[in-house]
Amino acid sequence: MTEQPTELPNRQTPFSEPFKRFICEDWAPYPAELPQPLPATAWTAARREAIAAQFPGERLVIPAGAFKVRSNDTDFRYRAHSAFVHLTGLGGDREPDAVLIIEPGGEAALYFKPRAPRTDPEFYADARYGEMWVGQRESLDEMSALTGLRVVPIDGLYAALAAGVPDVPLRIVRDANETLTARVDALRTASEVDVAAATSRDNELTIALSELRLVKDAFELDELREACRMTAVGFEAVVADLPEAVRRGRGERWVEGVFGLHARHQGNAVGYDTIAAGADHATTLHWIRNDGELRPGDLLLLDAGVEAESLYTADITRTLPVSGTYSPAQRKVYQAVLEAQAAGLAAAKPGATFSDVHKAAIAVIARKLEEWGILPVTAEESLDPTTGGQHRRWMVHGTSHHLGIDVHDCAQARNENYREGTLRPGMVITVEPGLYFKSTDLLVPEELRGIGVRIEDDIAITSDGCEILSSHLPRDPDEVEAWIADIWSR
Ligand SMILES: [Mn+2]
Repeated sequence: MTEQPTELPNRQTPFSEPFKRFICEDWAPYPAELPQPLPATAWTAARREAIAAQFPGERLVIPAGAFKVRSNDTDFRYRAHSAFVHLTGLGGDREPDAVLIIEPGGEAALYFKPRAPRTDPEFYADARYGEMWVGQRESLDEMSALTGLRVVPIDGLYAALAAGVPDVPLRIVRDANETLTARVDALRTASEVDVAAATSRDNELTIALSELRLVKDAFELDELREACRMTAVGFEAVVADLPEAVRRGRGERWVEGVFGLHARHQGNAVGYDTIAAGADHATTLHWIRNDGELRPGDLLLLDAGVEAESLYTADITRTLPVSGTYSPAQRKVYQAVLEAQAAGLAAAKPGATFSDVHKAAIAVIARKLEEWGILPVTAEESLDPTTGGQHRRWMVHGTSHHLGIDVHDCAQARNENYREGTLRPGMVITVEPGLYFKSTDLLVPEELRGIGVRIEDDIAITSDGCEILSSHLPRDPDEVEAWIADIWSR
């Protein structure tokens, strides 16, 4: 990484006056043609209208968010707030500090910092925005062509916000840009607006924006299909490299790296930190340290998803035999989880509730645990939500979550629309039961200790059932073994 001259004067060589004149000269003009609209641009106006209709006569402020510091003077790779992405279509690493404002009449404007001309020191001396440092940024017209939005210079943002307070009701997505939220609260305080009450109105906007994404439009479904397809490519590459992962040592890291390579190559990135868990590590639900070995005879639980450039992500888990075949004990657990998933998938249809999917899957899990003599009570007693729950020792997580721009999409939706909500065509959820027998669990027969299995697919609810978006990857254990053998024979 190169040093940043504007922020680190102790390391900066001052620019001479001749240099400042010279650096401005003899650059080719900016392109005369405007860029094509982003793929999402045809869809975002309808989304903005839908949210505006819920808050008529109000000003809605949806910031992209600022850079977040990773350490010292280096930031994390930029990723905008999901509500901003949904309403502007700006994906990839766009667009730090921008703010979308939907005015009381419903018209929207994107507040954006356009590129400065090459005569401006920004060109060579600004590590955050300068063309020499981050590449050529858009002009106002170019950003407008990309997004279909009216685009105005960000310099006017605070004046635009202040102009309406307190007469025009204003709501802001509070967690997107803390600095901006503090400025808005300061404006409110100065105008004697009750900040506590305003905060609770802000939170209603956040909930509404989360619920706006519960049902996906056709563009979003296509992006999620594509994310699943790209994720399958990553899984295939991991399988092809399993022998290498064993040979190299720290096989979990090798797997994470191979998947990450394909995520970056095909899409924007991974949609969440890859879980690459060998053997007993698979019983740690969010195992992302990934510093373990992969050994012949062990299972690899790989929970990973490619995030497309549009930022829609897949979320798929397969539990694979490192040597290519499941042992009888591994297969027994795997088959039980597969049966639980099949029950969950069968329950996933319009009119059912979100929690019906979990109930169907977890009933199979409890019954298997009873069959195997592990459960200290009957399956029926265990499934009683008030007095039971013992089976949860071996599957403590839920079976599903919504999926979209966020891996846990729509997380601010109200309970009645989420867990108790009714499944509708266009909703996209995961179905991911598991069984996790820790090596330290003395209640479990020895042959099952250290085995963790999860099978996770992404589905879209259709008019009469569901479409498995992640069907590229086999789930049946025989098919998984055949698939691995096929990849290794190439
Ligand atoms: Mn998941």
